[in-house]
Amino acid sequence: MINAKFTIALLGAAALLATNASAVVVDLERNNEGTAGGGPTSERMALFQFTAQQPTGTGVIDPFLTIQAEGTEQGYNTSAENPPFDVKRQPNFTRDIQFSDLQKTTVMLNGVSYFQILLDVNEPNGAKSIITLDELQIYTSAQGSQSTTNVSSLGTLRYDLDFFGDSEVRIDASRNSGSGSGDVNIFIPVEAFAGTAPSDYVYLYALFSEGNLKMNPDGTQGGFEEFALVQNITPIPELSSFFPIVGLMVAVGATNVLRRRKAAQQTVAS
Ligand SMILES: [Ca+2]
Ligand SMILES: [Ca+2]
Ligand SMILES: [Ca+2]
Repeated sequence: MINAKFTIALLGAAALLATNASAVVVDLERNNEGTAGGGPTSERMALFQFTAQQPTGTGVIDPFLTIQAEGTEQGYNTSAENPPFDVKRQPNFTRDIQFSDLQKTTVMLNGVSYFQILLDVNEPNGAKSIITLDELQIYTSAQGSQSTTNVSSLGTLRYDLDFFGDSEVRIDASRNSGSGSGDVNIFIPVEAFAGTAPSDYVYLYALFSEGNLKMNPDGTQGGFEEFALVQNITPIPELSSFFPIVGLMVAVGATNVLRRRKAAQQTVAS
């Protein structure tokens, strides 16, 4: 009974995946928000929202990944001694984070729980102010401080901007004034992290302006791009205290089904 229901749920999710499959351009130069990407655990897309957020705004801004290079740039957060790619400002602003850190950023939007990450880009003003986020992937792993250049081996994939097709987020840095202000609030669905332990490490990999000459002729320039956790001041229930309740409900449900099945068998037998 449970297996059949589970299979139907999986087929439903697969159908949803198929209908959603497409490349998306989230244009934050002209619009204020858009959704894109997904992952193997949850078909729900992430929300990308333009923000003029200042460090003195609501919530505590906690930077964990800094990336900077000319033309194109990429990297993921790690406390490894020799990190690969174009990460900068170790060890304070490029470093390991754990799932318990991410959990502190939980916010509720339209009845759905998300983790909130702030992306602050820094590009020259004028005609060169465009930068594109071409790939964003989030992995979880029991192993910290990794230094592999094989990004897909970092751990369990939780979110992928290109999951439904080659997508990108187009950002105009000149909508805000340089480093330390703005630019994009990224909301990643909490449900994509089912089964993650609070002590697990979270790796965020980002790739900016890769071979995207039509959308972004001048590539990456200027100062660094920075990702930060946005720790929300309003207290929220811990996810770790939520999961056991779900587990308990499943267990109780399964017991009830077994009980009913046994009762039915006994009725037939008698
Ligand atoms: Ca892409
Ligand atoms: Ca900025
Ligand atoms: Ca830059």
